[in-house]
Amino acid sequence: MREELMNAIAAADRLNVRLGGQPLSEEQLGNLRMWAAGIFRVVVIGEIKKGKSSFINALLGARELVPTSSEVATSTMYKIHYTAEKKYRVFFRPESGKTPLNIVEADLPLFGTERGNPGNEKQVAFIEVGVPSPLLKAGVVIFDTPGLGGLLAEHRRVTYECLPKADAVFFVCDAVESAIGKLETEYLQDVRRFTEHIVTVQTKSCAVDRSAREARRKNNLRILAECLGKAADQIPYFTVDSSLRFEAEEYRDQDDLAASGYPALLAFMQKELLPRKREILRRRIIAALTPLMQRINESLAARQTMLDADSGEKIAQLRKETEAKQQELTEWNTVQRVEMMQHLRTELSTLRNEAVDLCDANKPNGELHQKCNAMVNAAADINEVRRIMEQMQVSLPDAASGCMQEISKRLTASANEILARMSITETQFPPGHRAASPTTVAISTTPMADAAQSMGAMKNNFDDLRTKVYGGLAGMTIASLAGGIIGSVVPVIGSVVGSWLGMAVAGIWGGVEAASFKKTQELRIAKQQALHAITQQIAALHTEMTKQVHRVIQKIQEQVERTLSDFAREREQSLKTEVQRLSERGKLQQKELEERRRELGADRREWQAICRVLGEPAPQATNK
Ligand SMILES: Nc1nc2c(ncn2[C@@H]2O[C@H](COP(=O)(O)OP(=O)(O)OP(=O)(O)O)[C@@H](O)[C@H]2O)c(=O)[nH]1
Ligand SMILES: [Mg+2]
Repeated sequence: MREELMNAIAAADRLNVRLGGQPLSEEQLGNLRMWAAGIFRVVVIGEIKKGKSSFINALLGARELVPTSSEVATSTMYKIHYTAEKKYRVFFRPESGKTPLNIVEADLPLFGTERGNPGNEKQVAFIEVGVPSPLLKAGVVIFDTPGLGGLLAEHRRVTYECLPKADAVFFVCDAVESAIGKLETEYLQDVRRFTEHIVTVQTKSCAVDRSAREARRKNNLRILAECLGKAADQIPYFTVDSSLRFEAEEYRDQDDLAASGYPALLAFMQKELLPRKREILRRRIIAALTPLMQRINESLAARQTMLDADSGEKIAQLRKETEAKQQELTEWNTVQRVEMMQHLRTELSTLRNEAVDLCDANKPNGELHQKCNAMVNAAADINEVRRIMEQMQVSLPDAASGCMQEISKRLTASANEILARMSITETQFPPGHRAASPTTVAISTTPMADAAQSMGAMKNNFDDLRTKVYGGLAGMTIASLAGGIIGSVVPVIGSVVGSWLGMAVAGIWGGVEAASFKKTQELRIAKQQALHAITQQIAALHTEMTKQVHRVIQKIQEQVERTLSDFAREREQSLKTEVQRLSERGKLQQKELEERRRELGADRREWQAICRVLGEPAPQATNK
């Protein structure tokens, strides 16, 4: 099977080149070979010191297989795979000119930790670790990466280089420090560009009590659900303790082993993740080959049409049609596309205003601010002010997060609808149609319906516009909106407001305690300071929210522009090739014609065989 897949990939590459396409790059081929060989790559990522390396050791049941430490430990990438005996091999960066080096476990810190190899002065590219772990035997390879978010930009780079290889990602967070933050949700958005299989692992369970562990889990799941756009119960989330896992083994304590969370995680891997390995890898192959497959399909179809034209008039007719398509494309490009963009800008600006209006509930002197002020002013004594402020430390970021989530939901729904309308033809989307969704209130439908109508007129010539444009845009919208707003803004607001307010609260009590005023004066001063702190926080919060709204709208606009112009460029190129082929066709003699038909038949049969192996349907020839 593996060999068959590899041969099919190589054959598709050759066929594409024969038909005038670009060969696959070495990197693409490398990835395709891995997937075809059934190697399933699991990348472990997370903030510094969350327990990533300890997690891998515990999962594989091998103490200190990869180095762990209370200081920043991992400084390079570790690639852990199955071997009959434990071994380590260091690979160096190509520019170092050094050859790979076998090392013993004791020397590992010299090459793969920040302490032993500061700033990667030894130019290590990665360290290969072989271990006789049954989990890895079926072709699973685990990558341990340096912690993200450390002071070292180099560490982040190493981890990011690893992401495109990820068939699944284990995202490690912990029970003791802060909940999942802005940086983490941001890179989870990046991870999603490569894989949707993200498993979250919350480590250090036993370092906190059960209720704190559960509270953290719930809170994290809420953040993840927003960030990944999934229901919380659809997110694989495991709480583990790596130290307990080894202790349980040492004392043969089954209860502790179960409490360490590892049996449940291993069961998930064995029963759910790994059985899907083959299908996940097949999908990755197909996704990587899609542009090539589309190109081959189009090229074979164009050749067929050309060879089917059996008279001078038919060729002239085809040529005329192709030139007309070129003409329409030019027109679409210069007139309709420009109009579409203008409409889009207008609609997006309406959306932006709507979103900014929603933010305004949280602006200085807005609803939220007044409510907060009223609460402080009504406080009967200084302890009540303190209690209110402490409460606000939690409720202000929550209110901001709630508002941003609402904005994000509305933006996502409205923007998706606008974009869908841009690419839906007249028959599917009659002018004046208005979806019943409440999120569309602010969108005027007429301009977009006009654009849709002009698109409808071009339906025959731009059959694939809808799929291409909408496919591209829909993906972008979800990624940039959910990612841009929920992913980064909510945690930013949470942390900005949370910490500022914390400081302000400390300031108030410090100040009050230092001054020896009478009770009423104390209360007045405390209230003043509290009101001042609240104003500052609300202003900071509001600025941040509106900034993000503008950023996201801008992003949508840029992406739509780019997608439309990419589409126009691609289409222009293929029409040019078609015209060229048709000119050649007019000059072909009967014998050459037969020969070309024979070649096409052979290419088509080969293509069908390749598609069968890849598990994808190949288009049928129109036997004329
Ligand atoms: N009690 C307990 N301690 C843990 C657990 N996981 C990690 N630790 C401790 O946390 C510290 C960091 O662990 P590492 O595994 O080195 O963390 P890391 O995420 O790989 O760190 P970097 O690679 O430096 O980013 C070490 O002192 C570990 O012993 C756990 O589940 N329970
Ligand atoms: Mg580590």
